[in-house]
Amino acid sequence: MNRKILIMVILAALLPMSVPVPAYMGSADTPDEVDRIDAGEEPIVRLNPDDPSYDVWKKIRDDISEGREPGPVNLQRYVGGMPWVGIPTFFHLPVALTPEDLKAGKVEVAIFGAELIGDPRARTYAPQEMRNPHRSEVYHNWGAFEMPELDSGLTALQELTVVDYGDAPTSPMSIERSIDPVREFVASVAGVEIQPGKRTIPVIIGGGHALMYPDAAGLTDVYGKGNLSIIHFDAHADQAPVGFGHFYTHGNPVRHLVEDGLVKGEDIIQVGLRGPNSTDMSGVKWNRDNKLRYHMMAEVEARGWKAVMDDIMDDVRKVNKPLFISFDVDVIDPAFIPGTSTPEPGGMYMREALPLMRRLCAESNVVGVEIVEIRPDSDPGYTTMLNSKAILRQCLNGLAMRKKGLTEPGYLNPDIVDDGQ
Ligand SMILES: [Mn+2]
Repeated sequence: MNRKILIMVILAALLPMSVPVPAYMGSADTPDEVDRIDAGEEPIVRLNPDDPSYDVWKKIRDDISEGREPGPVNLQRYVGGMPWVGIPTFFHLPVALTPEDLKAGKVEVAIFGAELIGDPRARTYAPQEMRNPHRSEVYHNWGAFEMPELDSGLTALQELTVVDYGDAPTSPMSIERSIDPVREFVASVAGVEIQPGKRTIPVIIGGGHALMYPDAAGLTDVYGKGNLSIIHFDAHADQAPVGFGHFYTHGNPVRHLVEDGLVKGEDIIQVGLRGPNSTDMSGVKWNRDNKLRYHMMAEVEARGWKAVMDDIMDDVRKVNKPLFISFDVDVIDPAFIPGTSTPEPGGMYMREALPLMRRLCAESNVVGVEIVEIRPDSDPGYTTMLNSKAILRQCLNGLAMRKKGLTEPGYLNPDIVDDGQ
C-alpha cells in the first residue's frame, strides 16, 4: 500500500467521526467513484485521446521562434499613440511568447490571462477586456504619450520592462485538465532569472479564483514549499470544505494550499472578508486553528482603515517571505466593481485599495500577482474594467517605486501632498 493510499484510508476511517454530513448534503452512502479512489484506481474522467483536438490548447506552435531573435516584440508601428490606435495588447505593451524571450529581454513583469473553464466563474473574457482600451482610455495612452502617476512621479511602464505574455494554456472543457498546465506555465515564467536573485514576476489576469491553487503552487515550485507568503484580498475566505465533490473550485484554494503543505497557514494574510457567502464560524475556526492572519471588514468598521492598513503592512513585514498577491476583485465594494461573480456589499473602496496595492508592491518582495474574478459580461457601467485596471496600474507603479528605491513606508511625492504655501 503506497503512502497516498494509506493516508486516504486513514482519512476515510476518521472522516465519519470528524465531519458529520449535514442532511441537506444528501446521503452519506459512499459513491462508486470514491470506492474506486479508495481502491487506488484513477477517478473516472472519460477522455478521448484519439480526438485530434485533444491537446491543441496546450500544444506550442513548432515555428514560434522561427526567423527571429529571442526577446520581446513591439507590435506597435508608432512611437506613441492614443488608446484607440494600434494593436490591443495589455496597455499596448510589447509581446513575448517564450521563456527565452523573457530571459533575452530581461523582462521584469509578464502579464498574461488565464481562464479556467468548468468552474461557473470561468470564461469571462477578462484578459481580452483588460487589453481593450474602450471606456478606460485613461490607462491606455502608450509609448511617448504615457503619463506619470502623480503619487510616485514615475511612469511605471517606462521604468519597468513589462510584456503581454499571451494566455496560459487552459482546456476549453475541463478545469481538472487545466490545473497542471497552468501551474507549469506560472513556474516557467517565475523560473526565468533575469539577474542573480531576481526573477520575472508573473501577473495573472483571470478568470475564476480556482486559479489561486495552480498560481501559488507554480510559485512554490520555484521559491520552495513553505517559502511563499500570500496576501489574499477577497470578500470570501475561499477555504470551503465542499465543492460538489470536485477538488479544484473557486471556493477552496486556500484550504488545499495549506492541506497540501505548499503554503503555511501562518504565511497567509486575508483582507476584506465579509458577507454570508464568505464563511461560517467553523470556517473562522479553521482559519484560527491553521494560524492564518486575517483582517475582516468588521475589523475595519471597529478600528478604522488607517489602523488596519498599518497592521496589514506589519503582517507582511513579519511573514517576510517572497509574497504572492492574490486579488479577488470582489473584495472591492460592488459600487465600484459590480462585474464579478459573487459581489458582496460593504467592501473596500478604491481609495483604500489603491494605496494598499501600491505600498505592497513598493515595500515588500512581490514575486507574483493574480487579479481574478473579473467579469466584463456583468459590467454595465464599465466601472469594473476601469477599476480593475487601476488596481493593476497601482501594482506596476509600486514595483517601479521599489526599483527606484522609493520604499519608505507610505511614500508619496511630497509636492503633491502639500502645496508649500
Ligand atoms: Mn475568491
